[in-house]
Amino acid sequence: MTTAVLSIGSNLGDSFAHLRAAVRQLGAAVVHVSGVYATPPWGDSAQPPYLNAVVLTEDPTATARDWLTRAQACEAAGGRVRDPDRRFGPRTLDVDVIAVWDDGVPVLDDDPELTLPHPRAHLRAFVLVPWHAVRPDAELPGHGPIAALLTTPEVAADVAGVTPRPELSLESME
Ligand code: PH2
Ligand code: MG
Ligand code: MG
Repeated sequence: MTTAVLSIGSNLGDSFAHLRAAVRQLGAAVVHVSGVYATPPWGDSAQPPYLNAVVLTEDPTATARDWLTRAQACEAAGGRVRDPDRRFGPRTLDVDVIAVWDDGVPVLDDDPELTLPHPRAHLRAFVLVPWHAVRPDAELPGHGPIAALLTTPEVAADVAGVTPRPELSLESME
């Protein structure tokens, strides 16, 4: 049994529809979906704000690598086009594998194709705020409790910009 934390984000087209489609495509693996948040663009400021949420998933047979395959299948279905010159540029749908546990044991991997946990998750308020809202006791492997990560200076400065959009609920899709 593996469990995973996935971050979903969109800032092109009908972003809420893209997030809904991703949750629908993840299907029976979905255990819990966070609220949806409007978030300022991180890493490349010349683009519209994002909608972000976090999806908690589990599957009796999936490997860590299978979660990447599923994430990329969702992105492809969302019409994701990669711009090689703009690493953090706008996108219809981004599904990132943040962390994976195999029978409760964190999966650690420095493979550049799927680094686990995600190498920048501990710095991203748009991942940590939604995750913390649904799992306040969670830990990011290698970095400790996410509640503590939210108070580091790099993250704390961004927390106020992560704005709940309660009218855009994905929770009925669990
Ligand atoms: N994803 C990026 C780059 N910047 N900013 C926000 N707010 N949310 C994202 O999901 C995001 C981003 C590339 O993965
Ligand atoms: Mg991303
Ligand atoms: Mg990505």
